[in-house]
Amino acid sequence: MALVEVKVPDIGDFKDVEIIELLVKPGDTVKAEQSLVTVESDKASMEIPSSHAGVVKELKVKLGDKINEGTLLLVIEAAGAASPVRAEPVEAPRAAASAPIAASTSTSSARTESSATASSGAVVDVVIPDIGDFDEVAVIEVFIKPGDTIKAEQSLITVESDKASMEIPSSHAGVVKDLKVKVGDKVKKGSLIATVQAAAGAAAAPVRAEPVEAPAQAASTPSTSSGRTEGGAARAEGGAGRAEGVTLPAHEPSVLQTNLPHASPSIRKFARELGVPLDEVKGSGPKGRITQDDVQAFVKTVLSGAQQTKAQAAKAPAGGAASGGAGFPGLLPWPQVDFTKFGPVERRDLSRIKKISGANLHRNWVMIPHVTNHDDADITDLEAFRVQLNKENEKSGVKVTMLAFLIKACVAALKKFPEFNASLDGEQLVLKQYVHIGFAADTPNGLMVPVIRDADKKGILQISKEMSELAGKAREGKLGPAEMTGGCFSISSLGGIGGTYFTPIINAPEVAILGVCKSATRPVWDGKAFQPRLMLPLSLSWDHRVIDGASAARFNTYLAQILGDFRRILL
Ligand code: CAO
Repeated sequence: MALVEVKVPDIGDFKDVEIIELLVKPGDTVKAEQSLVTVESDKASMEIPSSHAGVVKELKVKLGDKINEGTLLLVIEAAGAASPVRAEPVEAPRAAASAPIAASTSTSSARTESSATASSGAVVDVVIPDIGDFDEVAVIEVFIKPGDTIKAEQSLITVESDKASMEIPSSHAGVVKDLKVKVGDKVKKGSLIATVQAAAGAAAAPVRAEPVEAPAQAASTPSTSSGRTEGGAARAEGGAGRAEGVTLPAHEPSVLQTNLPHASPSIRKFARELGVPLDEVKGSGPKGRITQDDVQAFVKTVLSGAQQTKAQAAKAPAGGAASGGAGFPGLLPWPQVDFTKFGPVERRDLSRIKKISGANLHRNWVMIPHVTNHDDADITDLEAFRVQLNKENEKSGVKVTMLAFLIKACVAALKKFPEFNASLDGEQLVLKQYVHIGFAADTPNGLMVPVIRDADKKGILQISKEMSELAGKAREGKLGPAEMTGGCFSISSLGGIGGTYFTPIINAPEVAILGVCKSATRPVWDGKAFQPRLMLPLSLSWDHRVIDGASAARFNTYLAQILGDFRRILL
């Protein structure tokens, strides 16, 4: 087993290009021509393939390194019989021109051919130039449409083989008359892309006059190029740049161009296989580059229902789109109604908070099997105590509302019934040793849930103070992320507003939520007579995957007992 150094081959004019992706690690078995790293200049990216098959022994570069032709990338323990390369030093042959280089080179020739017949105002055919060994490649993107004004060298379409993608630039400036290709078409040298009415007075680009001869080897595709096999080649993706003796397609900073998702050919292929719309994926790589992880994460969020693709949203109900849930197969489409037929309407965008909370609520409502138990707590004595407390504390500026007592009562119930202070993680239950309680706050922009941390370690007065500070911040839109995360259980109190009972939606990944409505004095039978008692309506929603109905009834009963006689909290 020989150790072989794999170096960067001739990458044309690419100098000091940055490594933005490491595609292998020590211990990996790589095939000859397998991509090892991706590099990126300000205009193009390319993957550098291995000149040898074998096992990666040592990586000599890291993310962010700047490399040039000849830079040592890694050491490989070459596999099996020596390939023709092994006997030779890993040199970067001049032949290692990438596909786009070949394409652009040939494009220049094509331009020359076309421009010879083009005059101002004439309709010219813009065809696929010589793209080397790329035969019957698929059109994966079309950047133009009839009526578009295009510049010479502006990218018209992207074609892709299994190993590389390349943009095909226009040989002429002018107005697109007829578009002759669409996504999915197979094209080859000579295929008609579009007819273009040449721009009046448009001088031929200098490059037209001088067809740039590509070195014979440059027309080779990565997979067939002997140069590629021997020395490894760079394959550029979607970009402009220059390589020796050839001009790459100019990357027009047109709107279309800048809107293109930033991803390597292999990632584009991966996304296409999964049906992922790359332009909807947020790239987490350098300069927003879309990585394989990004595509996978996108698929996961769409499958989980937390997000919709634009295509799904277009088909889904308006509310569903806003809340980001996935459409349900088999259901009727959401009714599309022109409300103006029935009377005047005003359209208003949902607030940012409504969009975010709506998407979360929708997911939670769809994914959690909710059950809600209703009960009443007799808070006659507690309310008397609360009123007295507020009188005593009038000067302190801290007002105690029923919600502070409810938080404290819930803490006690969570300690007694730990499965309510839990989260479901696959087939495991995560039981929390801390008690952070969230409370729903109504704000002008929508619902927010600030969290009181370590509520088990705090008294009623401190909880009241923190609650009023957090509610104030929520209304002013000043809550930080740390003040809204980490909750174990939530309380949604509509007590200050009204109502009797409701069915709150669990705030995932929590497993239960308490809804509270307005207390009212009601006649309660004490065994001998009806007594006027102040009753507080409680609505406990719980996740039936984690909690059983009996536990929920016990939880509510215990809560009502504590609220009925707060001294029980000490037991
Ligand atoms: N029964 C009767 N009266 C109640 C009560 C109850 N259960 N809870 C509160 N009150 C009273 C308070 O004592 C206060 O009375 P005074 O003005 O006479 O002192 C009044 O109602 C207003 O209370 P409050 O709402 O200011 O205070 P709070 O601590 O009860 O609630 C907060 C604070 C932030 C939770 C609340 O303002 C809020 O935003 N509630 C809405 C929550 C919500 O939207 N939930 C729905 C979520 S699902 O969409």
